Amino acid sequence: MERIEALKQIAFEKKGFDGFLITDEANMLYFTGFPGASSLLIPKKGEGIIYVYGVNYEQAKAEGKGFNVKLVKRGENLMAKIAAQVKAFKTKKLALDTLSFENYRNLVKRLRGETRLKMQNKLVWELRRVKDEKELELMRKAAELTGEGMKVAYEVVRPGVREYEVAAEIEYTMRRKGSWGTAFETIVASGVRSAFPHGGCTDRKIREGDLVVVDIGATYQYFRSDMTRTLAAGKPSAKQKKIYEIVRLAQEKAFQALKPKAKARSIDAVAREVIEKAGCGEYFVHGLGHGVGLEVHEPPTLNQESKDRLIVGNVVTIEPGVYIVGFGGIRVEDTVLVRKRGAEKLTKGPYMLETKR
Ligand SMILES: [Mn+2]
Repeated sequence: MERIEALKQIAFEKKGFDGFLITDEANMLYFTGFPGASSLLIPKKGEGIIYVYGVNYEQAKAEGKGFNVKLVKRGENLMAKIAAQVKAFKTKKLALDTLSFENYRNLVKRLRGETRLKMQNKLVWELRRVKDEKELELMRKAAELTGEGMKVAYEVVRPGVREYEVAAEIEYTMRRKGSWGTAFETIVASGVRSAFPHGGCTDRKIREGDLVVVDIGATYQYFRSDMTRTLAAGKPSAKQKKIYEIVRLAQEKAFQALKPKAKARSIDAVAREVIEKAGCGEYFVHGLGHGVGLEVHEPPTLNQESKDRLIVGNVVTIEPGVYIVGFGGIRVEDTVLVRKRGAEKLTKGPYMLETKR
């Protein structure tokens, strides 16, 4: 309810809207705490309405506390139902987070010019991108579970083991310790495949001398985490060690530079400069990081084009990488919280290229 009140404050009091229609899944989860709604209509006065299909009706009534839960029957037109309600509320200016073109046209047609519609997803992001203490508690838990998974990676990565076997052991441990699920598809990319930043996880057998990029995330009460370590199977080579040190230095310097009011673009630049100076600039083929919360990729974005500015309560990843085709890739990533003074790492775990054997 606090989140609804905060939205009402910025959308209705400050921006002059008198209704908000939410249809994005993560946004609905954010405002209702319930993951199966089809739409959420928030009027200026009165209870918010959760629209839900029969399959999720009982769960909505149990979990959507403080909302008016309305059943959408099979074959019923959801936009027609919402339009009728908007008219009943006498809404004049309705904000929307997102809507498919088809649904938008449908809604506009039924409102017959009596209600003005405007896309205002950025207002929702103003709220979601700042994590409060309660949310941080959940994100800390997700990060802790992710760290437990990473410990396992150091125990099981060795020559002869397949990528999916490594992923299975990691995911099993995170689950057993309380993870609600994985934040995204686990990446265990070994050997030449480690040079693909989104290498996924296959049945490739890890070989002596391989680099293995392990990128994992646990979730807790729908909040996510994101962490990467790169491990060497067997004794790391001098070149592997050298590039690892470059990536680690880039990550640490970017972390040290994180603070409120800093431009996201300038944090990316700090890491990029370290990698460029070492002559590896062309191999850092993605942005430095992204926000994390109910989704694994959220605002603010830390890359060369970003216009975001960091503020207290942002949770972002810092994940520089160097990817050399034919040689392999190295990425080191943590999920970190922007605080009043500097930043705090939520994901914890040693920085090592060497595995225990
Ligand atoms: Mn990431």
